Amino acid sequence: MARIFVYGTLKKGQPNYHRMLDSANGKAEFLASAFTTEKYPLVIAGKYNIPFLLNIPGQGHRLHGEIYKVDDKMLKFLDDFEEVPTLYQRAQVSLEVKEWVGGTEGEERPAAGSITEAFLYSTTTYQPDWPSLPRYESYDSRGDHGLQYVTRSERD
Ligand code: PCA
Repeated sequence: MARIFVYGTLKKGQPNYHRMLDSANGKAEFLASAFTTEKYPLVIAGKYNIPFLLNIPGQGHRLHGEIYKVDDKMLKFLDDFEEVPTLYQRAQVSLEVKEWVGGTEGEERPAAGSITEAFLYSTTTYQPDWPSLPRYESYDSRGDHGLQYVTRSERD
């Protein structure tokens, strides 16, 4: 089992969320909403409008996302789906809990404000102009930016 923090298309309501729910990919259980303790630039880049968290701590915003507990099968699926290590690299990140709701009966629920850790998909390999793109605090594929995510099945 591992914990993963999703901030982009894998969040609830976003275009790849269904992949977290597909039991053919493995298991994922929602644990908490959280935000990064550090600031990072979250940009939307490339011809498919993909959200990227650039691994440049201290710039941008503290980012909102969701923590899931995933089994090894789901972790492997997500690593393949996110094209680790070429498109994204999976890294450990420090998070502040906003609201912890999941976990099995009797398991401790960390209080709002407590600090925890999880993996996330961020990138250290990006185009030179990406750090100067607009930065978002919370990703929404259908936001005012108009840069709607192009799903895999829509790509040519
Ligand atoms: N998928 C991963 C990284 C960015 C993306 O779109 C996520 O939702 O966290």
